Amino acid sequence: MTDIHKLAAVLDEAVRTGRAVPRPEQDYDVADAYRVQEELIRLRLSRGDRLAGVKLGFTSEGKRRQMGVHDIIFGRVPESSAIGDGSYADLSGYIHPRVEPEVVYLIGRRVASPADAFAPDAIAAVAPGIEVIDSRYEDFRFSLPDVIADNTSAAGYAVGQWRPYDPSRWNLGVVLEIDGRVVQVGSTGAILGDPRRALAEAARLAERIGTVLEPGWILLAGAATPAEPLAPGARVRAEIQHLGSVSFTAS
Ligand code: OOG
Repeated sequence: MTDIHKLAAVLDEAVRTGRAVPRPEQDYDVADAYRVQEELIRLRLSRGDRLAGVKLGFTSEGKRRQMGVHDIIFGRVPESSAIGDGSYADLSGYIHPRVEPEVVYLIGRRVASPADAFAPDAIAAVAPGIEVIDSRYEDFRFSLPDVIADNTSAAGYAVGQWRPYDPSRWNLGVVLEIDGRVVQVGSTGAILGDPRRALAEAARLAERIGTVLEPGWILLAGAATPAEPLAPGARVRAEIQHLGSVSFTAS
């Protein structure tokens, strides 16, 4: 791809205006796609935003099948996209938002390589989460480089109460409800076959693009189930067995 800055500017404008853009006409590879993502985040941070952490995408078969994409992807989570547990989420800036239930880890130490991810203090705490994804591309359709460039569709996140991390509890039931109706069920074991692998995977992808995971950051480990459309007025709740629940109402 010739113009990383141009594509980043187009995606940045789509985020700021809430208007979808066509997929780029030119093909480009995954390495260039991460350069676009880097520039997109740089633009956002230059406006005073900060990073709350990082995320993985397509870590479960359900999500890969839903989107027709077959590689794990890495994105950044801006602080300004936080949605308070039990609060209202303003949908006016979104294009075609969807929600998915997530396991969220609190990173406890500097993680510079996959080996660091297995240190006893690497994960400080765990919580149930809901991620809002909102592709900036028309019709929510994209190739693997497209979705990486678009910061993996990251658009919002809510985190429930933090609990001590217990590595023996890796295969837990997950329920996503909208307006009190169960719309997705799954298991945290669907995340990479075992969500304990998520931090190592995030570290591997971060290392490849020259980034280090910082203590105090969160990691959204990737949806355990396919995503559901998010409509105004919807009450969304995710519950993970033994970890509790997190919710918000779309306004
Ligand atoms: C990409 C983001 C996928 C996940 O948890 O799998 C993702 C998308 O589906 O638009 O965040």
